[in-house]
Amino acid sequence: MRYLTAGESHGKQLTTIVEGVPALMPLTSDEINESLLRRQKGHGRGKRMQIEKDLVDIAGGVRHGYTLGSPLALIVKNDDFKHWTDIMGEDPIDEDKKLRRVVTRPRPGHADLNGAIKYGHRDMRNILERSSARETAARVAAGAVAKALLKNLGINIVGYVNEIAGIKAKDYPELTIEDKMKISEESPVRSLDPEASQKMMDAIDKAKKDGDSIGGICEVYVEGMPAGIGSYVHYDRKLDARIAFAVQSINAFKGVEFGIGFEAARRHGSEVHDEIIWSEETGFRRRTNNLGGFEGGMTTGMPIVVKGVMKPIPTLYKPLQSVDIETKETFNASIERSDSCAVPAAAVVMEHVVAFELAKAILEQFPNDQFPKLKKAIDQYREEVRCF
Ligand code: EPS
Repeated sequence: MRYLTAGESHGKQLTTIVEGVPALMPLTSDEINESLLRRQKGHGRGKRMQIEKDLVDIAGGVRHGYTLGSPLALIVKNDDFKHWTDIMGEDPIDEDKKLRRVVTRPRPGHADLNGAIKYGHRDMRNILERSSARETAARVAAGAVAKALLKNLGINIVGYVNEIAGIKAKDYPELTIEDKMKISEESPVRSLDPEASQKMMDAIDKAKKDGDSIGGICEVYVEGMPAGIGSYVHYDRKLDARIAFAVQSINAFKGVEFGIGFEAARRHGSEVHDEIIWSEETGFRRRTNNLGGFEGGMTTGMPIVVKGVMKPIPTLYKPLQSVDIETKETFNASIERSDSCAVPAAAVVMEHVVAFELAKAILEQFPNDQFPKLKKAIDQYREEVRCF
C-alpha cells in the first residue's frame, strides 16, 4: 500500500491517490470526513480553519461502501481557492497580474529560502504553497483509509497531546484506549488531563496575544497489533524506523521517541528492558512496556507508544529578522494570518501517518487482494502467536 498527494495550500484542491488497498473492505466517506474534521479542530488554530470545511470526495476505488481493489482517489476541495483563482490559476497570466502577492521575503524556519534555492524560484509562493501544512489534510485522508483497515482487523489507534509549551499532561496508565479516544476528543487541546488542558489553552491564548507561536509533544497509542510485524533483517524493513520516518516527515516535527525514548539513555539496562512473561490464555507478553511495543524493529504485541515533537509554527506575527532575496535588504518577517499552535491538529495527523505505516506493514506481511481473506490470515496468525 502506498500513497501520493498533490495540491497547493490555496490551489483548487488536495488530491490523494492510495494504491494497494484490498478489495471488499468496508469504507465510507463519513469515516474519512470524521478524520478530516478532527484535524481541523483544536484551540490555537487560525482564521483559515474557519474558511475551510474539509470534506472528502471519493472519486475512485470505492463503490457502494466497499473498496474495489483499484486505486482510491480522494479529493478535498480548498474553499479559499475562490479568493486565489488568478494567483493560483494553472494557465499563463499577464505580467502585471503575476506580480500580485509575489513572495520575495523568506520566513525563518520555513521551507521558503531552501526551496527557492533548490528549485530556482524567485517567487517563493511556489514553495510555501506546497510546503504549507495544508497538505496534512491529504495525508489524513490516506491515513483514514488505513485506519478503516486496521479497525476492521481489531487494531485501534489514537493520537493525543502530552505537552504544549512545557505544560505536561499527567500520565494515565489505567485508561483504556476507548477512554483515551473519548477524553482527548472532548479536550480543546486533545489532552487527557483536564487541568493541563486549561493551562495549555491559557498558554496558547498568551502566545497569540504576544504574536508568537508554541509547540509541543504528541503521542500515538495503538492496541491490537500482533507480535512479529516488521522485521529485523534489513534496515528498511524495521517498522519502528518506518514510523519514525513518517512522523518526522510531518510539517514542523523535529524528533520521535518510542516508549520511554530518550529516558533510556539515563537508565541501566535492567531498568529499561521489559521482562517476558507467559500464560496459556494470552501467550507471551511483557511485564512492562518501556520499549513502546517494539524490539528489533518488530512489534512485541504490546501497545505501540510513540511520541513526536513539534516545533512552534514558524509563521509568526512577531517579527524575526530575514533578508529579501531580490533587494538583499534586511527586514523583519511578519504575517497577517497563522495558527498560534497546531499541536492538537498535529496529534491527529500523527495518528493517521502512523496508521498508514501499520496498515502498509500488515499488507506487506500478509499480501492479499481481498479484505475478508486478509482478515482470516490475521486471525489465524494471531492464534499461531498465542500458541507459540
Ligand atoms: C499554514 C498557514 C495557514 C494555516 C495552514 C498552514 O494557512 P493560510 O496561509 O491560508 O492562513 O491555516 O494550515 C491549513 C490550511 C491546514 O489545513 O492545516 C502554513 O503556512 O503552513
